[in-house]
Amino acid sequence: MEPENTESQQNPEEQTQEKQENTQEINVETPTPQKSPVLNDGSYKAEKIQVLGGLDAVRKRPAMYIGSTSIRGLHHLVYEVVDNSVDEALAGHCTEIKVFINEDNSIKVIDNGRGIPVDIHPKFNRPALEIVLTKLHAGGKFDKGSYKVSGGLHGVGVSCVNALSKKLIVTVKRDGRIYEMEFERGKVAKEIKELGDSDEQGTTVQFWPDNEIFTETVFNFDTLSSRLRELAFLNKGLKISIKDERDGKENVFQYEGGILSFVEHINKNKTPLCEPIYFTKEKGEYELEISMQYNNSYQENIFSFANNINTIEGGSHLAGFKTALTRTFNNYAEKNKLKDVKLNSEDVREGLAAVISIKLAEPQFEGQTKTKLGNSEVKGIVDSIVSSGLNTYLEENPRVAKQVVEKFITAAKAREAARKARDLTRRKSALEGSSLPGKLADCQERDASKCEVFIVEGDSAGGSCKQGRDRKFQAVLPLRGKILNVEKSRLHKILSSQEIVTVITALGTSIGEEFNIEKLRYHRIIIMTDADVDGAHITCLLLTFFYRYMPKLIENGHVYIAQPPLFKVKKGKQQWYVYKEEELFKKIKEIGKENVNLQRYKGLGEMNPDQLWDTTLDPDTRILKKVTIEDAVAADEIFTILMGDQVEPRRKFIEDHAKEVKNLDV
Ligand code: 0RA
Repeated sequence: MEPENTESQQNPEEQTQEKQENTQEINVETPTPQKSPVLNDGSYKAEKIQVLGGLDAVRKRPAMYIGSTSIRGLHHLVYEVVDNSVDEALAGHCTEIKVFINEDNSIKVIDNGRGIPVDIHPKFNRPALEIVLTKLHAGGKFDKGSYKVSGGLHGVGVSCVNALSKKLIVTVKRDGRIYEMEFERGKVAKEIKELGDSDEQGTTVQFWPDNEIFTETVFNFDTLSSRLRELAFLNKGLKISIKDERDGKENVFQYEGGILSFVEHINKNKTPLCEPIYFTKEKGEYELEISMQYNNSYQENIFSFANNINTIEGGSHLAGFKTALTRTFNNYAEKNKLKDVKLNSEDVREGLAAVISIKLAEPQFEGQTKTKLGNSEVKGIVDSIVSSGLNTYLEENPRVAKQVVEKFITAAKAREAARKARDLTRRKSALEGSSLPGKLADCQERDASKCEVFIVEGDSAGGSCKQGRDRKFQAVLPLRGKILNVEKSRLHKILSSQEIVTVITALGTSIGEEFNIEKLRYHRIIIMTDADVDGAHITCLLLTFFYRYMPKLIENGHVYIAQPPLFKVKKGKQQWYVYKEEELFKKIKEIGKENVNLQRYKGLGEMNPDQLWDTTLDPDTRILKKVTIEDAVAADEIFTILMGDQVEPRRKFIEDHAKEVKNLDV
């Protein structure tokens, strides 16, 4: 990946943590043509729908179509249906989408679009509705000038959802009538029937994901909610709601400001330096929108989208934006004699929140995860719109211009200081004769993919860990106390913190402009702290550091959190370790409470090296949580709230989550 895309564009929700290893990993047939009861009313030519193939392939290799069969793929089903409704909105025919998570874990998506056509497809002699639901890529629904493939990451269509659902019911209101059809695992279960009259129009899809396909079938409200919010931001005015019938939670998203509201949302808990700026341009073959706003933090947060797809890997739209920014600010600063240093691309993005959204007729998606926009003509388009728009803005707002340029100059100087600090550390370690920190107990193995490092809280736990580990492939780095809160400092200050320099040196990747993941010395970086408030704080500080300065480590799945046991339960000669509060109760019920000896571990230091190996270090028996970032907006929000400079959002966050914290800290 290009370095320019690394800092701001994270993998798509919260800082969620997936379990790994020995835990639950979080890690065509054509139907025989029959005569249909529905008459062709001529309002829609079903023959426009192009058919590519049946659904058996989807059931055989689901991951190829929806990415995975884990919880992620499960949520993809919802996005796939919603994206079809959003396409109707993009074509100007739909204003509202409602999503329900039902008590039986089925999903219902209701839109007020045109409704899927029901007339007879001439080639198949079947209702178009059936073809759309049972054939792959039954396209052809798009008018000229509308943008297709708003479709989820894979853009595979609602037929894939049908293939991967044990049951699906689709209801269409169209031309004054209501129609319904039912499917099971992609096959027709109930023929199309008319239910009566209606003067409304739209499509309702309700589906029950197939538990033969998915490892998990329970939907997460927050995950779905944040993607729906994103879609509402990206499609100005469109009303999208979600209701969880399991507990009554509900959200309604509708933003007349579109991505300008998105930028306000990103900066919600930050201190902005100006009003959000907004540029837009619409031409036949594309529609471009950009919004940006600087805040007083040191982080950049740029999100780019093409046809509503989060282009995590960036691409030509992002490149055009960055080029324009650097040139425009340098020109402005020069003209107004504001600067004594040259501002580089990173300097002018310090404290920037921005959203770039382009909708175009034929997007080309490239890159490892097909989330990089390839259309080369887009770069120049974005560059020229941002250049002229920003120029005008700066001329009209000299006070803001001066303030942000001064910030950039400070950033440029700090960058220079950071470079010197880095050189100094390098020379210092060279002088010491070894480039590795003295506190690191390294492992013997040299192949990084086999190596892991435990970053451990405190010297005493570090000592047990050093004795208990398998020194062949496990290294230990004890940290003394808390590391610096990186959320509140620039890089050069961060590099003056000894604990942080130790971590960087041990990992081998360097940092900032020189960060190089190829040099990572351990493919598993395991944070191991006591299960108390201090431990949680240290974990949080380390995660903030990795997230802000080495996001690739998290994106590539190198960061883990160790799960030491909370209790040891002994009865007679047998003993068990318990890792969760809830499990303790279950265990005791299972073995009976007579003659049970219960030990609560307050810290890692209470375990001897053997116990530590058995419970927390041994890859065959331990539990690790893998740190992933599914939603960069939510992750940024959490780190800003927890570690940033505003007190009020943090107070509110802690108050809102007080119940959970209480449970954690019994
Ligand atoms: C095929 C053709 C047309 C619309 C749709 C499919 C359609 C699919 C879904 C899925 C969820 N909601 C949907 N809404 C519409 C075009 C219809 C026309 O030209 O009238």
